[in-house]
Amino acid sequence: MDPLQAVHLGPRKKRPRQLGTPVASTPYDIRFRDLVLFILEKKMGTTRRAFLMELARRKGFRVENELSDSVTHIVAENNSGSDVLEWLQLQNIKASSELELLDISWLIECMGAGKPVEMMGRHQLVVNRNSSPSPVPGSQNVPAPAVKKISQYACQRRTTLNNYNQLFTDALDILAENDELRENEGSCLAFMRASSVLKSLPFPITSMKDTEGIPCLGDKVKSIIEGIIEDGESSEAKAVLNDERYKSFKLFTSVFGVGLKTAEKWFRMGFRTLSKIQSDKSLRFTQMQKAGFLYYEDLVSCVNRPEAEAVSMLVKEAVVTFLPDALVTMTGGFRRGKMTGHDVDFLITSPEATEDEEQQLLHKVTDFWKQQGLLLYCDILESTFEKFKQPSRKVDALDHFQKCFLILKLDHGRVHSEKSGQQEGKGWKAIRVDLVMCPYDRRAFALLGWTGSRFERDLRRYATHERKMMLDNHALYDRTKRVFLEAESEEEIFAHLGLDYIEPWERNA
Ligand code: 8GT
Ligand code: MN
Repeated sequence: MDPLQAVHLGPRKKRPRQLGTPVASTPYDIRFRDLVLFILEKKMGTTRRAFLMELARRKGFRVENELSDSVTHIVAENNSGSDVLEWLQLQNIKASSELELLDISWLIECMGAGKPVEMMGRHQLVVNRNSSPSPVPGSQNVPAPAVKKISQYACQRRTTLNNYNQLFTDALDILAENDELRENEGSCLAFMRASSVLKSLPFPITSMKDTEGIPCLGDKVKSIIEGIIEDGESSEAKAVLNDERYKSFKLFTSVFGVGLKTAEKWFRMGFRTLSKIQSDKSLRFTQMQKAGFLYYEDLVSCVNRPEAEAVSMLVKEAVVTFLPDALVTMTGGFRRGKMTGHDVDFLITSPEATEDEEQQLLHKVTDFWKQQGLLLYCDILESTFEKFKQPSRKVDALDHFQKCFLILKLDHGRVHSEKSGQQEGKGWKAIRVDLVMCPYDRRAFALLGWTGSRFERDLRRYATHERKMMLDNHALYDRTKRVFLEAESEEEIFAHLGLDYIEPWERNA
C-alpha cells in the first residue's frame, strides 16, 4: 500500500487518552529503542499530530508528547529547519548537535516500511542560517550553525550541483589550480578542501559569522572569503587570472595530451599562444597532442548531455555486438548529474566473459569503429590488475584496469537535442571518450572510483584514517582483520566503511 495513502486516508480516530500523558502509559511495545521521536504540532495541527503519534506508536516507535532531552528526532511538516530552530528557541530549548530535524516524509516512509528507514538528504530539514532568528533576550541561544556538525571528509557530506557559494568556490578553485601548476601541494589541497566543503553547504555565506564551525577553513581561506564578502570578488583570484604563467598553463593544458610538464616547457621557451606552438618547426608532438590540436575546437567546447547520451548508445551498440551480456555504465561527471563534461566516461564489465574475452573486447570495439571511420584517436592501456594486490595507499593513484582513451566522431544525426537543425558545419563533433574494462567482481569498486570528484579521494582518506582500511578502484582491504571485503554494489562498500550511502548526484564535492 502507498504509505502516503495509509496516512492521509487511514482512520483519523482520536486517541482515547489526552495529549500530555506520560509516554510510559503507551499501550504499545517499543520496538525501536534507539530513536525517540517528537512530532511538532506547528503548522500540522492537533488532530493530525495525534493521529501520526498514535500510528507511529502502534508501529513500535517511541514518541514523546513533550520535548525532552531524550528526544533524538524532531519531525515537522511544512516547516524548514530554521522554522524548527526558531520554535525551539522560543521554547527556550537548546538544540543539541545530535538532534535530527526531519521532514514528515521520513516518518511516512517509516510507517510504510514498518521500521525506521535511512535518513536521506531529502528528509533532512534545511537550516538557512541567514533567516535564523536573532536570540530572544533571556533565552538560551540556539546555536546558529547547521544542526549537524559538518564533517571534514567529503564522503560524509552530501554535495549536489546546487552550489549556494559559487562566488567563493570559483575563486578557491582558481587559487587551487594556480597552486597545482606551481606545485604548492599543501596550499593547493587546502584551497580544494575549502572549496569542497563550501559546495556542500545548504545556504549561502553572507557574513564571516556564517563560517563559524565549518571545517577546512584556515586563516588564508577566511581572509579570501572576507575579501569576497566585502568587494563581491576576490582580488587574489583576479590576480591569478591575469597572471601570464597561469594564463599560458590554462591555454596549453586545454590541448588533449598536454600536461603540466609540457606546458611548463613551452612557457619557458617563451610561447604564449597555441598558433605559435603549432607552427613551430622545432617542436615534436606526441600522437595524442597531434590529435589534440587537430580537434581542438570540438574538444574545448564541452560535451553536453544529449551528446553524452548519443555516445552512450554508440558504446552500448558496439559492446553488445561482441559481448551480449556486458553491462555498460556511464560514469564520471555525467553520472553525478552534471549537464556538461570534458569527456564521457564508461565502465564495462561482463558476468560471463572469460579472461580472454574480457581482454579482447576493447580491441574489438575500437576496431569496429575504425572500420566505420568513427575512431579519430585511440590509445589502449592493457590491464596490470592483480587479484590479491592490496589497495594503493595513494589517494590519487591510477587504477590497473584495461582502458582506452579515445576521440570518437559523433554524427550530429545521432544526437537527440532540443536544438535541432544544427546541421551547419561539418555535420559531426569530435568527442573525448574513456572506456574502462573491469572484472565483474570488481565492478562496484571501479564504479565508485570512476564516478569521481573529490568525494572519491576523501573516501579513501576516510578508509585509511578512520577505519584502518585501504580502498582503491579495485578492492577494499581491512587491515585489522587482514581480509578483503567484497562488494556487489556501491551501497555495500559504504556499509563496510560504516558510512551512510551517498548517491552519485550528491558526490559533486
Ligand atoms: P569532467 O566532467 O570534466 O569529465 O569531470 P569528471 O568526469 O568528474 O572527471 P574525469 O577526469 O573525466 O574522470 C572521471 C573520474 O575517474 C575522476 O574522478 C578520476 O579521478 C577517475 N579516474 C580513475 N582512474 C582514472 C584514470 O586512470 N584516468 C582518468 N582520467 N581518470 C581516472 O578512477
Ligand atoms: Mn569525465
